[in-house]
Amino acid sequence: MSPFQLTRTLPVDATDAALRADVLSGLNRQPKTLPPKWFYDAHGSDLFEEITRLPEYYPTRAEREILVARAAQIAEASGARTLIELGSGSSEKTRHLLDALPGLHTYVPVDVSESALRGAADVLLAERPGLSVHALIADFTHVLRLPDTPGPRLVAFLGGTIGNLLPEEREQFLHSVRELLSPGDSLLIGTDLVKDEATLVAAYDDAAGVTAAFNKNVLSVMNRELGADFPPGDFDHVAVWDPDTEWIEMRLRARRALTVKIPEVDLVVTFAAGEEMRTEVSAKFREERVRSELADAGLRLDHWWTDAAGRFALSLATA
Ligand code: AVJ
Repeated sequence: MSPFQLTRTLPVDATDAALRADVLSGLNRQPKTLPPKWFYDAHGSDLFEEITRLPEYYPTRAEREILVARAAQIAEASGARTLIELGSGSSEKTRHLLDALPGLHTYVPVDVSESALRGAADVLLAERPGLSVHALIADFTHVLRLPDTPGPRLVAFLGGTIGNLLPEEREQFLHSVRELLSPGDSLLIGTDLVKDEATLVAAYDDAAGVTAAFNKNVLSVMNRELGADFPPGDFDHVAVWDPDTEWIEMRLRARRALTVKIPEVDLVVTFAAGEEMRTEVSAKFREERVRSELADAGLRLDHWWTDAAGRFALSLATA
């Protein structure tokens, strides 16, 4: 059998339909909200890659430090023959895991972007002859059907992306991941940690303005995909730390009163001067919260590893 297979579990127009539904429901409510997944068109994905190299944006480097230090322990504890990576993107960090898992039979990257999946598979297959790659075009927040591959399985959800889910979404997500796991399988999750406000806010409001451009890119996505006429220059990037929910919120604030047409969903929306629309939450965690949310989903936290500076954590859990 070919070492590369690609399975589409999303209809080709699913992304379109989901964007319309999210825009309709999010912009018709007060305060207005949009889910963060719409940042990631080709330009937004490039901007995110740029964010990961910013001096203020520590999470990517902190997580890589833990992966490098702990890859052998992760391999030993999981004994994985199949690695499933949710939201794999470019699979860049995965390499550390793949290198540490000599017994690995199949890598299953899961992403909504077919081009990201094909690009990542090309690179990995060239580097790792003998590895089989079964890519899934899927939205990891929906129920997944996994290919039939040898166990034990290790499901990895890296980058702190679990923090972009709202608490109810997170609970649902962990339950559906739990259902994918058989006895002996494990889950590896990356979470950014609660820390001082100045460090957190700087990570989401960098001096070079890359995060501001990333945030405003969602307006360009709506302009292109839905024929909308958002004027990106009339919005300011806002990043605030909410100490009660322990999350960072990114918002776009209208500089003046605006009326915006979104023809493809038959919507006209008005913004008051200074009105803020929430575009992302990025939750920050403490060990106890990770442990209890995993427990609520029927998962046991077996290992908790942080970088030396204690900024970010990797958790390994089993059913
Ligand atoms: C890495 C996708 C989780 O919340 O830190 C970066 C995305 N948003 N800067 C995060 C993001 C603003 C991000 N994730």
